[in-house]
Amino acid sequence: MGKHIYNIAVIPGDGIGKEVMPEGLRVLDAAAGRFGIELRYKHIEWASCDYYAATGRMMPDDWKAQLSGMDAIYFGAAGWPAAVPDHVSLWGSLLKFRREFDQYVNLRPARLFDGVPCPLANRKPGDIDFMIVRENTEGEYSSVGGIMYEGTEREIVMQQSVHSRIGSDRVLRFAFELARQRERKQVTVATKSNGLAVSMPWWDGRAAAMAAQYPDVDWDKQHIDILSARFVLQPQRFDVVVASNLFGDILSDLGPACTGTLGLAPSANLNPERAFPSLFEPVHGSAPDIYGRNVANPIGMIWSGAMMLDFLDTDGGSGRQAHDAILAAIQQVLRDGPRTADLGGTASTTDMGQAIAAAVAG
Ligand code: GGG
Repeated sequence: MGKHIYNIAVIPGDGIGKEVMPEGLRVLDAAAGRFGIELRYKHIEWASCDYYAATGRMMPDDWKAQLSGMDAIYFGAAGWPAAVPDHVSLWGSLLKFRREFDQYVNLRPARLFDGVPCPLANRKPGDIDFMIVRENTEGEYSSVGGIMYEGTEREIVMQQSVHSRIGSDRVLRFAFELARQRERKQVTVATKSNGLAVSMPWWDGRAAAMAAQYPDVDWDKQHIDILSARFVLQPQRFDVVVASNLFGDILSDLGPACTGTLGLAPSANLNPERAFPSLFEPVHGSAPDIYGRNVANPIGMIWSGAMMLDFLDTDGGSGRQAHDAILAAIQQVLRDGPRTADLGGTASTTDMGQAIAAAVAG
């Protein structure tokens, strides 16, 4: 088998994205060195609020051309609300990638690691280990809507949710296929069909039709309110959770929060057909409140890099091994190594990245 060579666009973005990215690259390099993978980086400064401050745009007109030939995008964080309104930075960068590169699955694991204090009572490693599959290109994140009579007493604002049959079926199918590969083979579908009485009964119907094609997978649907409560009260119930864009966004902050800190959480914005590059980023945002002190937890960024190597390697060889080695190193450091403030320690972002890279190198 030949050496695997991947072209990666590296986009730190904003805030702590710029601090965790070097640690992500440090660990990727250690894994690449150990498993015979060649990573060719293209460093990009746009898709950031600094670029916006200089140009009035988040990305250049030729952004797609600049990304041609890239196998994946490794992304830090988006947003610097003191300079650019959040909806402008998000729609001008991350959401553009997701929509124009048809990254319709946002895969977000939540796992309780040994050595991480769990905020939930009586939970041990193994009790929380589930995957959130978030629809990533439509749903509540739609650009359909508008404001009428703006600035007057008659002001009206509307924003429509958009759920297509193709968009819903493909993300549901991904969730059921994923569950089929896992030991427990169980899917929970997030809904709110008692309140959102048009879109969500329809979504439930799509889910039931999909489930009928997977008799080997157990499934149920739960309203988003009780589902959120159960994340906290009974997280061991969940295996694969599939949700619309907004529900999935909320659940994928809550899930990792139940495992101790959002700083651990990775995500993969996937175009499963590989027609476009997929994007890998930590779930956390740019965290302006802690930026500049080198105290952010780099594990979300590092784990996202592991997911990237796993996804890129279509023959389940070195990329899968690199992924597993990075996860083992994360577990080792969380048990015995330096820890950042969100985990109750005093280590810096760099300390933690170096420790994980050393553990990967072996
Ligand atoms: N690294 C993730 C990030 O920058 N998130 C900012 C954010 O607000 N994202 C919203 C979303 O994922 O929909």
